[in-house]
Amino acid sequence: MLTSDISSVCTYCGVGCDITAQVQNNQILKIYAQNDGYVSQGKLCIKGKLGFDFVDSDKRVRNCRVKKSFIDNNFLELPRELKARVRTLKEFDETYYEAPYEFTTSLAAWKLTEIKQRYGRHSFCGMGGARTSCESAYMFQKFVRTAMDSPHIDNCARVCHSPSLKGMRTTIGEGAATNPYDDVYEAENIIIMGSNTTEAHPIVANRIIKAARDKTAELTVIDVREIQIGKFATNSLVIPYEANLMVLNMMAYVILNEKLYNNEFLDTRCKGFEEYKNSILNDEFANPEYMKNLKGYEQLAEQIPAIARTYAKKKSMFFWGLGITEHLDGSYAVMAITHLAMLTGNIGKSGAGLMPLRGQNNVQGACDVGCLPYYDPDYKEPKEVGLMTPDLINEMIEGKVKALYVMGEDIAHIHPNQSKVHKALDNLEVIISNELFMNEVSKYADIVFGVKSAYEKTGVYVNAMRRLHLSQPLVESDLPDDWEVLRDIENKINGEFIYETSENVWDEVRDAVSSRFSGATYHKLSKNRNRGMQWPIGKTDTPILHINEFRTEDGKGQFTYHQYNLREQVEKLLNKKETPKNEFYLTTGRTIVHYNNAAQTIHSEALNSRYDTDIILASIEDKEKFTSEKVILKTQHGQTNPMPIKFVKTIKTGTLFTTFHHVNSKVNYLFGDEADELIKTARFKSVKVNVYSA
Ligand SMILES: Nc1nc2c(c(=O)[nH]1)N[C@H]1C(S)=C(S)[C@@H](COP(=O)(O)OP(=O)(O)OC[C@H]3O[C@@H](n4cnc5c(=O)[nH]c(N)nc54)[C@H](O)[C@@H]3O)O[C@H]1N2
Ligand SMILES: Nc1nc2c(c(=O)[nH]1)N[C@H]1C(S)=C(S)[C@@H](COP(=O)(O)OP(=O)(O)OC[C@H]3O[C@@H](n4cnc5c(=O)[nH]c(N)nc54)[C@H](O)[C@@H]3O)O[C@H]1N2
Ligand code: SF4
Ligand SMILES: [Mo]
Repeated sequence: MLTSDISSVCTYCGVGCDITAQVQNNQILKIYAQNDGYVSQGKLCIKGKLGFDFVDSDKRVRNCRVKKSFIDNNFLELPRELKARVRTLKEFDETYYEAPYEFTTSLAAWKLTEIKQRYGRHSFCGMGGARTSCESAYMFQKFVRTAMDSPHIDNCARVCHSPSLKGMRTTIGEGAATNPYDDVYEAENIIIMGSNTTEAHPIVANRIIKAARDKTAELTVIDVREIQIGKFATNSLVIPYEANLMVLNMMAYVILNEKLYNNEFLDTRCKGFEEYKNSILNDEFANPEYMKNLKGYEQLAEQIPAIARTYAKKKSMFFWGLGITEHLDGSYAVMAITHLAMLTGNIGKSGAGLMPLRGQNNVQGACDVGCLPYYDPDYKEPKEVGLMTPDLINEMIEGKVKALYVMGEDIAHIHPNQSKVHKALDNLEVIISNELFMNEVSKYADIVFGVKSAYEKTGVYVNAMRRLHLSQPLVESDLPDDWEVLRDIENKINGEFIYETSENVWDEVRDAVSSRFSGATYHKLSKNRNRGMQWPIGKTDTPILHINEFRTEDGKGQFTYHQYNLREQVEKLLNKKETPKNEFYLTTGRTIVHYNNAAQTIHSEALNSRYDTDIILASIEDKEKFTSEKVILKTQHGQTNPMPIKFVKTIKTGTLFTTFHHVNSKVNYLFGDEADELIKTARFKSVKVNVYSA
C-alpha cells in the first residue's frame, strides 16, 4: 500500500507544533515530528503524537442533525418548501433527525432570519472560533456582524487570556507574545508564573528545561503549589492563592527601592514612571516585608527581593499562564508584569520579553481576526461594541438573547456557573453548533453540523508566538469546513459571501487584518511551512516586537499602577483566622493527556486510559481531615459529583487542585460569576470550597 507523509500543524495547544502524518488509505497511521521541526524541535507531546484517533472515531458527528422537538415547535411557521421536506427526514436517534445538508442550511437560515425579524438583531450571538482556522474564525465574526447585524461575538479567550490582551494593550499596545520560543536559549533568566508548562505547553517547557539544565539561564517558578518544572528551577516560590498582584508589585518595589531600573529605557520609551514609582513605594502591600505576616509563606520576604534583583540585572524572559489571568485582578497582574519589563528594559530584544502562553491552537488567530465583541479584525474599533459571554448568558436568562451559534466552544461544560449556563441555554429558541462531537452544548443544540477537523482541512493557525502556519489536510473528508457552513447559511439570508476556496477567504482576511497578515499569502506560507512566519508579516516577518518603540499610539509604554486588594486566603493568613476543617481553597487546571472539554482526547484510548477521571490533589498534611476515598466539593453555587482524592507533598495545607476535563465531575458547577474586574475572565483559579465525604 502506498503511504505518504504529509506535514501540517498539531490541532491541540497554542504551542503550535509542526507535525508530519504517515497516511495510508486515507487513514492516519502515525504522527511524528521532523527532526528539524521549527517549533517541535523533533519532539511532540503525547497528545500530538497519539491523540489522532478522534479523527476516525465512530462518535464523530458525520452528518447534519435537527432536533425533533425543534421541528415540532416550529412546524406551523415553516415555509412551504421546508415543511414539505420535513417528511423526508430520516430518524437518527430518539432526539434527532438526520437531515440533508442543503435542507439544514435552509432551515438554519430561515430560523435565524425569523429570530432577527421577531426580536431584533441583538437577539443573536456567536461564540467560538479559537479551535478552528483563521478563515473560519474570520467568517464567523463576519457572519455575526454582517449577516445577522449583531455585535455579539466572543470566543474562549473570555475564559482564558483576555486579561493578557487587556493588560498588555493598555501598557505596551499589543496583546501578544513578544519573542520566538527559541529566545529561551538567548535569555539569562526565565520566570514562569502561573503556567503549568510541562502539562499545558510541553514543547515550550522542553526548551526552558534545556536552558535550566545547561545553565544558560536561571529559572524561577512561581505557583501556588510545586509543579514539575519547578524541579529544574533555581528558585521555586509557592505563594498564597490570589497573591499574584502583591508579589509582582513587590518585585517592582525592590527594583525601585534599590534603583535597579533602566533609566535610559524609562526616559526614552515610557511614560507615567514618576507617579507609578511614588504609588508603589508608598503602598504597604508592595513591601516584601509584608510576607513575614503570612504563616507558612514567610520566606517569600527573602525570595521575592532575590528574584527581583536577578530579573533586573539579567536578560530576562517572563512566561505566564492562567494562574495569572483567571482571577479578579488578572488584567492588573498582567499590567504589573509588563511594568517589570518596562522598568528594566527587558523587552524589545533577543532573549528578553513577555510571553503569555496562549492556550488554544488558534486563539491568537481568532482574536486577530475579530472574534471579540470589542474588536473588529486587526483590533480595529467596531461600529458597535457587543457583549462579553457572561453578559450574554444574563441576556439569555432575561429573554433578550434568543439564538446562539457555537463553533467549537463547549459553554455547557467549560464555562463557570454551570447551573446558570444550563438555565440560560434552556431559554433559547435556537442553538446551532458546528462540531466534531456531541459535546455538552451540542446536546442542547437544535441544529448540529458535523464539520471537518483540523486534520481534514486547509487553513491558517496562529500559535502562542504569533506564528502563522498554513495547515493542509492529512486525510480527505466529505464534511463541510466551518466556513463553508457559514457561507451556505449566509447565502440563504443575504447572498453576499462569495467564496469558493479557503484561499479566497484568506485573501480577504489578509486585507481585513492588513497590519499583521498582509504579506502572508498561501504561497509564502506554504514555502515557509516548517519555519512559519510571525506577524506582522509584510515583505518579511517579525520575530521580535517592540524593538524601537511600543505599539501604543504614541509609541510609549504606559505605567498604570494598581494596588493589590487584600482578600481571601491572604487575609485569612494575615488575621490568623481559624477555618472550618472542611474548608479549602481550590484551584483548577490541566493534565497533559487531556485537552479542555476532552471531546477529542476522550476518544483516544491511548490518552484517556491514562486519566479517565478527574482527581483532586490535597496536601498530605491534611490527610486526617478526610475520611473517605471520594469526596464532593460544594460552594454556594453548586457541587461536584463524587471525585477521588490523592494526597501529595506538592500541595500546601488548606489548598486543593483538580482538573476539569471530564464532564461527569461537574467541577464548573462550583464557580459563580466572580471574574476579572475589567474583562470578565472567570476566576477559575481560586474558589473556597467545602469538602464532604461521598
Ligand atoms: N494538556 C493540555 N494542554 C493544554 C490545555 C489542556 O486542556 N490540556 N489547554 C490549553 C489552554 S486553552 C490553555 S489556556 C493553556 C493553559 O495552560 P496554563 O496556563 O498552564 O493553565 P493551568 O494548567 O490551568 O494552570 C496554570 C498554573 O497556575 C497555577 N495557579 C493557580 N492559581 C495561581 C495563582 O494564584 N498564582 C500563581 N502564580 N499560580 C497559580 C496552577 O497551580 C497551575 O500550575 O493550556 C493549553 N494547553
Ligand atoms: N475550571 C476550569 N474551567 C476552565 C478552565 C480552567 O482553567 N478551569 N480553562 C478555561 C479555558 S482557558 C478555556 S480556553 C476553555 C476551553 O474550553 P473550550 O473552548 O470548550 O475548548 P475545547 O475543549 O478545546 O474545544 C471545544 C470544542 O471544539 C471542538 N473542535 C475542535 N476542532 C474543531 C473545529 O475545527 N471546528 C469546530 N467547529 N469545532 C472543533 C472540540 O470537539 C470541542 O468540543 O475552558 C475554560 N474552562
Ligand atoms: S505541545 Fe501542544 S502543539 Fe505540541 S504536540 Fe503537544 S499538544 Fe500539540
Ligand atoms: Mo484557554
